[in-house]
Amino acid sequence: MKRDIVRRYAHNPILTKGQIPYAVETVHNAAVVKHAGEYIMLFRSHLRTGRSIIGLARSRDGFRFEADPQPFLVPAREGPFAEYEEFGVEDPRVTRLEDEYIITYSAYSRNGVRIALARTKDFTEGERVSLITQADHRNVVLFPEKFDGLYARLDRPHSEIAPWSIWISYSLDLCFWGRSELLIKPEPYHWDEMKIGPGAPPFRTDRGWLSIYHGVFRTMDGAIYRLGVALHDLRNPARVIGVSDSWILQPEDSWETTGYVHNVVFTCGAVPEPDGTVKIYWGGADTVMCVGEANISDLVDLCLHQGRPPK
Ligand code: M1P
Repeated sequence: MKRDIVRRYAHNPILTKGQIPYAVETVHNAAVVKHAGEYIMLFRSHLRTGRSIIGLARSRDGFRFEADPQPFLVPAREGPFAEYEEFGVEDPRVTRLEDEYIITYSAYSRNGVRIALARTKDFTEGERVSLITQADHRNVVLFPEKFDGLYARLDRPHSEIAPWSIWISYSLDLCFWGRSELLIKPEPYHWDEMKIGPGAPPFRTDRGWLSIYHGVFRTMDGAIYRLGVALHDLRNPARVIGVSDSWILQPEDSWETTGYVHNVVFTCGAVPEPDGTVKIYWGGADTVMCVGEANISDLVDLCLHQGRPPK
C-alpha cells in the first residue's frame, strides 16, 4: 500500500500571522528544539517593509504553539552587526552544543547575505557572537558534536558558475571556518536540479547523521521547493553515505502551493523523538508554519537503499 513518508499533522498550519501578538505578515522557516520540557520555535516573519525579523513561540506538545509577546531577534541598529543586518534577519537554525544553543541566521544588507551566529542558554535573549561567512551565503546548519576537536557545519555558498550545492566546513572556535569541501550537488533533470541547501541541523541515527535539505526544480510556472534527505558518516561527516533519489515532501496543501512565494516547503528544524519518529517543521509558501512526522528508519532506508549519487 502506498503511504506518505511524511505524515502531515491534521491541524496544519500550526502557526500563522493572526496568532502573533505584534504586527507581522508571515510566520515561516522556523527552527525548533526541545528545551526544559518545551518545544521552542524561532520563526521568521516578514514585516510590511518586506524585511524580516525572528520571533519565538513555545509548545508543550510540539504541535500547539503560542508566541511570546515580543520578537526574539530584530536587526541590530548599532555595533558591528548593524551594517550587515540592515535588510533583515532570516531563516534561523538552532543546534544544542555542549550547554548552550547556537543560532545561525541569514543577515541581509546592501552588502549581500551573510550568516551570523548567536548563542543563548535559555532563549530569554540571543547574544550575537560573530558573522561567520562573507557574502553570499545562506543555509548554514551546525552538527551537534565535534569531530577530532573541530566543530562542523553544512553550508551553501552562492556561485555564478556552479549550481548552488551543499558544502562542509570546520572550525576550532565557531567563529573562524575553513577546510571547506563540496559534498552534494543538485542532480541534473531531477527534482532538486536547480539548487539545494541544508535545511534542518543534522541529527544522529544508528546509521549516520540524517540531514533534511531543500531542493528546487524550475518549471515554466516558477520554482518548486521540496525536501529530501541525506546520510553522513557518524565519524566523518564529509563522507556522504547516501542521498535519497526521491523527495520526502512537496507542496500539496493550499497553504503550501499559494502564499507569499507559491509552491514552497522549506525546513529549518526537525526534532527526533525517543519513539523513533521525527517531527519535521516547514514553512508553507513562505507564509505559515506546518509540521509532520516521519519514521526515522524510513528516512534512513531511503538514503541507504534508494539513493542517487551525491555529485
Ligand atoms: O522563497 C523560497 C526560499 O528562497 C530562499 O531559499 P534558497 O536559499 O534556496 O534560495 C530563501 O529566501 C528562503 O528563505 C525562502 O523560503
